[in-house]
Amino acid sequence: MITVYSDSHLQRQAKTELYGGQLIPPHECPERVGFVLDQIRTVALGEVVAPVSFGMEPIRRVHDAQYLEFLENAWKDWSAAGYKGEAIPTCWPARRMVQKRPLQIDGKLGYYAASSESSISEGTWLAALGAVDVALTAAQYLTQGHRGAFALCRPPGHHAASDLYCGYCFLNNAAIAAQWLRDFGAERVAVLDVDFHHGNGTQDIFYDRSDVMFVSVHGDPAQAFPHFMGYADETGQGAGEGYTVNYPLPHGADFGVWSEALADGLTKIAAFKPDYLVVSLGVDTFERDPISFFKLASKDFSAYGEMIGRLGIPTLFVLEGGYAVAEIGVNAVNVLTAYEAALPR
Ligand code: Q9C
Ligand code: ZN
Repeated sequence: MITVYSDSHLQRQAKTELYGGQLIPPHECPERVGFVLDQIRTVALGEVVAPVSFGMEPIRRVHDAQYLEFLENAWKDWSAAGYKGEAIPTCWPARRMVQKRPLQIDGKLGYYAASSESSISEGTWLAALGAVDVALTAAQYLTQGHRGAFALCRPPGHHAASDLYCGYCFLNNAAIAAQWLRDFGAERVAVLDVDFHHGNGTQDIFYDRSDVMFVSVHGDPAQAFPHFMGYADETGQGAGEGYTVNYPLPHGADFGVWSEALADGLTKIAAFKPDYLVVSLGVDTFERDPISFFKLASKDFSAYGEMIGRLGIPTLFVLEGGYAVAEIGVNAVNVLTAYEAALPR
């Protein structure tokens, strides 16, 4: 399988994550992708190629124009305010407050953030743009006849909505790629989100649409981030009714429970007959992930890669979460190798 990768992610090098009342080195760190690159070479997964630039248009198809302007300027505006640390929101337009976009940077941060762990640092915007090009370049390989492609990108994207950032995500790489595949001519695209966390951003972007199906297996929001989305009764709205499918699972879910939910989701995806599948590939379902509570072992990643491969749908894998840093490579690449081996001939 071909992998698309760029060093541009190194520009996302925040010093702080607000965690447990402390500012700690971020879980979502640059070292993550190095372990994946190493494992790609160890198992000789295939070529690793650089992305090409797709410009802003595919991003504007998914994200709000004023949100993009905010993100592009956030670090500059924050620095100009004279603050010493990284940009973190401290206030929100909560229930019964006015949902107007403020002019000042502290107000804008609260307006556009859905959570506060993801410090905006110098270079965050450029790294996020680079990650989109990685995802789009990999998507383009599918349109050229490749049956699988891997976007080795960071920062991740699935928590970012049209006009919201949170959960280490700023631009929704997977959603932008799914929309690009639609615009390129695909009639139907399915997004399968196997990250431990619910892909609230992706769900929100496609919630009222029947042309992009969203299926997610994740920690129950009653117990896990993003806390306010991802319940089973969220099934889509309007034309999109029935095209969002959520499988919230409890604390300690092992591969038996998890794979049963996945199998059900895969049946729904197969019935949808998508031209392409986009997998939001978070490997934070791993048993030793430091911020998650599922119990998948490394071999389980191979088992579910095979399940996805048996569908025989051209699939774009987009890296999302995974914070047991040293094991990310083995777990992610296990999915990819098993996927390829299981593809129907
Ligand atoms: N106590 C992704 O995996 N904070 N984002 C969790 C746990 C946010 C995860 C706090 C986790 C975001 C892409
Ligand atoms: Zn996650």
